[in-house]
Amino acid sequence: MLAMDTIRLYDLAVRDDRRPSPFCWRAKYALAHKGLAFEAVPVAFTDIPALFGGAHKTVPILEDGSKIIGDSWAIADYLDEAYPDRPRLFGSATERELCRFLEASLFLSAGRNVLTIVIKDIHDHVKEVDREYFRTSREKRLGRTLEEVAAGREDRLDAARAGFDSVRLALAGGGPFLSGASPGYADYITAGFLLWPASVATIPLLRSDDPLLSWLGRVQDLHGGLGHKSPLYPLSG
Ligand SMILES: N[C@@H](CCC(=O)N[C@@H](CS)C(=O)NCC(=O)O)C(=O)O
Repeated sequence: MLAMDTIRLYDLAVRDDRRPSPFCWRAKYALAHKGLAFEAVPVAFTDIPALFGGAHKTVPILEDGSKIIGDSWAIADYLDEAYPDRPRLFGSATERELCRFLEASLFLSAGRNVLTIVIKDIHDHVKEVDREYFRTSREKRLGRTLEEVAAGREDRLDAARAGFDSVRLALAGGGPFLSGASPGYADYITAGFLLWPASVATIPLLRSDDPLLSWLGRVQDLHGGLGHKSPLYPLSG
């Protein structure tokens, strides 16, 4: 049994306790950045409707005492509001909006290609109980079978890699973190976009000389090695 005052983060889990959700990754990093201890509670896709009376359709969901918050942005805002004396996730409203821009920009430049590269791998990794739900919901959303979406994925690797060029350029001109001298939410969003494929992809996304790898390693090492705490495949090869 978990103690009543334990902060819980409901976190998507697939087989071998892999944790692929990019949104859950950033929420876990947000908690760690605030220095808050938490329990990452593993949930399957089909567990979500049974949580909190079906109040939230997606994870992450944060449970902090009587407060139940869904959506990674709402969680980040809640944490800054509820714990103002701890390191802030957003130094200003401007930083928050720039982080939203970063999310949208990375989703369009890289996320869509990464999705087509990993979607069949996600299916193959979800728990047995989630298999049919994952296939049916994603095929309905995408209008094609998972196999059709994944077909020719090798040919999209270069485009997926290039989708992170803005991150490489920003790091080359600054760093060591995207947020500057110390890590921030921009780093957590971007790391989530990479820990997602690293959790399930059976094809390495990056080349072994990619400068993103040393930055990602720095982010993984943060907060007691949070980014190493669940199983990952090699992201490069
Ligand atoms: N806008 C949400 C998106 C969260 C989201 O899409 N989570 C996915 C897992 S990566 C999910 O829970 N999907 C549930 C489902 O497809 O049934 C956030 O930022 O938290």
